[in-house]
Amino acid sequence: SRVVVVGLGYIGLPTAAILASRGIKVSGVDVNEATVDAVNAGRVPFVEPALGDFVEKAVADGMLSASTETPAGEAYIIAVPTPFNADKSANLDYIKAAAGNVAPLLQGDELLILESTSPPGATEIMAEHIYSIRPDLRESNLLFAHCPERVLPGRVMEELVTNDRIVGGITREAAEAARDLYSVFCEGEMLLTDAKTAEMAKLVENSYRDVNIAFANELSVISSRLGINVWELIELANHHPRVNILQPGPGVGGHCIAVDPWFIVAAAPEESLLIRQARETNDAKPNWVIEQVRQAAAGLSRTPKIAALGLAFKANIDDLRESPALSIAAQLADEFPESSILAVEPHVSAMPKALAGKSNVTLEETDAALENADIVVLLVDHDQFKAVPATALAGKAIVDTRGLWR
Ligand code: SAJ
Repeated sequence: SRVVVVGLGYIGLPTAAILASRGIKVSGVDVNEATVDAVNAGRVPFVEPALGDFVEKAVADGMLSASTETPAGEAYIIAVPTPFNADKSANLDYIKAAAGNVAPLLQGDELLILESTSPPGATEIMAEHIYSIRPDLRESNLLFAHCPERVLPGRVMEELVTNDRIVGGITREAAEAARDLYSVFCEGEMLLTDAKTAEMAKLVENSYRDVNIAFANELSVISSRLGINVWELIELANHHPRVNILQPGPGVGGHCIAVDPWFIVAAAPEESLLIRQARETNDAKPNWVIEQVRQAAAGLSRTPKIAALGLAFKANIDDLRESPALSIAAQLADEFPESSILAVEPHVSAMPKALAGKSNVTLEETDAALENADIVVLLVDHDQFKAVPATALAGKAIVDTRGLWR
């Protein structure tokens, strides 16, 4: 049997590679030729532990190949991006484009799985889009399902196998067919439901985390006003058997938690008050960090050199998407035009686009940045920064947004 995976990004490529590793012939499709070329050469165009080995082997074994053209298959997995529009509603253009390419190939008995994180109703919209192109298939036995991924970047190859999996079908038969396909590699529990509930479950998981982090971020601002160490405060509160507060930080980044709650807000704006407020609280955190730096600078007698430690959206990865650390570094460059901004990101070698045009920013090694800085702004809790000795920070003003050096 042949499975076609449309979209070879952070989710599509691992899913394609793991299916291929279990003896299923997989064709990958991507609009980006560089991605297609990389995959066909057995390479992975981004950092994700263990994925490289899977892709290399699958391609060498002839089980995985990639193309910019969509081939016909028995099952299709659509894993393309769902960005949001300016009004924060979900943009389904990529899903519709992918479905539009699949539509002419269909015979009427295929399984179509939407994996992209989507607003409630998206799987039905995708089905409708296909029927509008192929009205002849309306009475056919096409099966539509939504199977959201819940893997954590950095642990994808492991969590794809071990996580429980929600499988939502437009019909029960569709859910069962999707379950059978994912059972090939998923050892977690398969939880069958309808498509809309599955879509919502994915959004709710990430919103739950966003709301909890917003609570922690609000606590950090309150604690700062009251002269309390928020890290100690949360650690103490979390000793309660039914309390589990997450960690405050410079804001929430990544392509999931900072995005998904908006899909719920857009679908039910009048009712999503808390979810919206949490998003706004987390989005406001970078400005609060900038204000901390302003105050630190005001206490110095000369124009400060400012080290910005970390640009990624979280610890020990190279992913800069929606990264509050990166946006803070960029804002610091604008806010302090006279200052040198010594940006450090051990996982990235080229100057990120967001900083490229800024003449007062340089990319530095950790040691050099620490040696020269008057103010050190710790933005990401990379292991490398954890290892910085207290002596390297002596005499400097410190804004530690992650509580790494408390
Ligand atoms: N963060 C905090 N404080 C915390 C935890 C995280 O400020 O206590 C920040 C991080 O620094 C980062 C952001 O939140 O900027 C998101 O990081 P994350 O590790 O919480 O999550 P992601 O975006 O890497 O992955 C999430 C996961 N969802 C949940 O844990 C509910 C993952 O399981 C999902 O598969 C993924 O989103 C996704 O693709 O939706």
